[in-house]
Amino acid sequence: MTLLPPSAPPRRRGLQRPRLRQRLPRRANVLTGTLRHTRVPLALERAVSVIVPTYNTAPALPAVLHALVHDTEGAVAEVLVIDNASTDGTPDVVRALMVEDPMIGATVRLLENPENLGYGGSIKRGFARLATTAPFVAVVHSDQQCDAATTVLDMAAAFALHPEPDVVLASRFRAGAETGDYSVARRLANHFFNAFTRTLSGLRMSDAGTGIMLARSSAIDRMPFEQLTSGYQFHPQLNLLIYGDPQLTVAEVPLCWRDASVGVRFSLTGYALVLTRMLLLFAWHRRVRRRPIGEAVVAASQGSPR
Ligand SMILES: Nc1nc2c(ncn2[C@@H]2O[C@H](COP(=O)(O)OP(=O)(O)O)[C@@H](O)[C@H]2O)c(=O)[nH]1
Ligand SMILES: [Mg+2]
Repeated sequence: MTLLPPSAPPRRRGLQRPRLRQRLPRRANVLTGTLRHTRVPLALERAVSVIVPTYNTAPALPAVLHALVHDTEGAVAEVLVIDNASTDGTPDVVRALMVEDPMIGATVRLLENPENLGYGGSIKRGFARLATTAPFVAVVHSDQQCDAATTVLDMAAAFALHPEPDVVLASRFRAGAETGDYSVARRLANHFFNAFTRTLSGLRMSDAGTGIMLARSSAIDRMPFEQLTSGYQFHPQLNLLIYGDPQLTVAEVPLCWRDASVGVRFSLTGYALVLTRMLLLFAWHRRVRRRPIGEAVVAASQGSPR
């Protein structure tokens, strides 16, 4: 097992300001370290339920499901594919795989949203199903922007850290991450929003928008996830809640992330505007109205479009 030294924390100009610092929660428990996989900790054996949201990613799905079911060294107990009313036959691909491959048949469950509920809508549906029943819940995407098995194993290995984390987030911007095949425009946008989110929130987070995670379900269960947006801003909001919760220990592992070759790409500019609006709303409630982080996030999500 290789324990990589924690990388330098991201620059936190917002934290230096005394006015903001007074209102920050004490977060000695964030960024406990970085562990890269060599084996699955005992507690996670057959204990991880993976949510895979899908929308028109039929060509990539067989490899993703195969990796999660066969190559995760027994960590994965079940895979919940939540299809968002795909029009490319994604659910049929899942059903065919479940018949062809008995392991996939025994491990995968398919939930079909009757209509497109939005990205966040799918994750909320998955959390609502799993947060009180499964010991650990993971979110992995279906478009192969990361290697599904390696990512789950890296996140699982981080549960061997001391103190043991409640939530592990896979970060594209942590030392050891690889983003060489990820478009420069998206990388720059991510860097901007990471800095913006850190400045507005005062929280240490290296990848404010990551949606790839593995958590104790008790940590998910304490989040007001139902009240977050059903759109793409779901994870930026959830991450604010996670890092802003002084009761949770959070660890980050480096993520290898590339551009997707399948699926529907949303407009970067449109998303940037929606995200900026949400973050400014958050800052208004947090810094001007001095509301606790959780309340500020929920208030920001209620003022945000889907
Ligand atoms: N574009 C899109 N993706 C969705 C939707 N619902 C679920 N997904 C899945 O959510 C994951 C992330 O979406 P994606 O558009 O790739 O966003 P990214 O986080 O920027 O990579 C992919 O696996 C999609 O198949 C949806 O309504 N639209
Ligand atoms: Mg994607």
